[in-house]
Amino acid sequence: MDGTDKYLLSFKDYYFIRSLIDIDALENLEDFEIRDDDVFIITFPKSGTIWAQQILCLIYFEGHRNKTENVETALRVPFMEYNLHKLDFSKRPSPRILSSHIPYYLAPKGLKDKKAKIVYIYRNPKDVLISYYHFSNLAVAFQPSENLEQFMERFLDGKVMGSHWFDHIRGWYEHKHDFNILFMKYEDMKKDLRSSVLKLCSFLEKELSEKDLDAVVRQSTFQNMKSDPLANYDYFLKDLVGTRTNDGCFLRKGTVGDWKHHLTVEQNERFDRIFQRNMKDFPLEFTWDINEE
Ligand code: PPS
Repeated sequence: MDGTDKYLLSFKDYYFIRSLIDIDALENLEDFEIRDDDVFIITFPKSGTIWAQQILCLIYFEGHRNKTENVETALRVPFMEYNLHKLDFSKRPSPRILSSHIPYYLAPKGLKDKKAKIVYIYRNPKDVLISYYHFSNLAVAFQPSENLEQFMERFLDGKVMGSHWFDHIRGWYEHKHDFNILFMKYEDMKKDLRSSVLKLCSFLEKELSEKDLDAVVRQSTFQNMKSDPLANYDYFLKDLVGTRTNDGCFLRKGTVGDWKHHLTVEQNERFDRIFQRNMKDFPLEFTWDINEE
């Protein structure tokens, strides 16, 4: 026993954060009513969720883009399974944009009609690991680790919210024909944000003027999000989730290849071996490093 049960709740072989989840919501997930114009952002944790949330808010809500409305991203693009604001989803105006970390097999039945859209963001799992390690030590609802080695063990064992990274991405990818889903790579968004926003607009069937497109790109850069209280989740993290220290945030580094500063040669080799074993023949490619600074 390593105290995992205190933090995680297993439901149908998938781990949720015990203190934040509502078991009734989980029981009813399958029947969660889906509208044709719903849009879901689905991710394994720490893969670019809040980034995608910000981009979609900017694409969909003019008042968000023009800064004429003062609504946090967390309220505009709420999590389906972690309904921390106790929203009545059935009363929300269309189009609804929802976020989720669920695996493919817990998806509401209505998503299989293939009308509602899903944007699945994925990121190289070594950067996910590092981001997750820092976040788990920061947020009180998550299990802290004494060191990276201990966290890596939990991550590779799937003893984290989201369970196994390998299963999450594989599951969604291998069942992609059951859904109306677009796969977007974090590192591509990092490399060329404008093209990524255009790709998203095309999938979402949203046409933006050049001026609006510029605004979306500008307001979704790491630096601009970090200094924007509506986008940086500071309130959400400190007041709703709770933090162990005062100096951490959701927008930590936002880079590609940070794992190189943290993993030892041995840890990296072990990770590679496990990655090869689990992701052999998997068609999506991952970007482990780009020279960006
Ligand atoms: S969560 O808890 O699952 O919702 O976290 P998630 O939002 O998926 O992941 C957080 C990481 O995404 C980075 N991020 C960004 N990177 C680049 N550009 C932008 N605009 C951006 N917004 C969020 C964030 O910094 C976290 O990664 P790390 O590596 O920890 O910095």
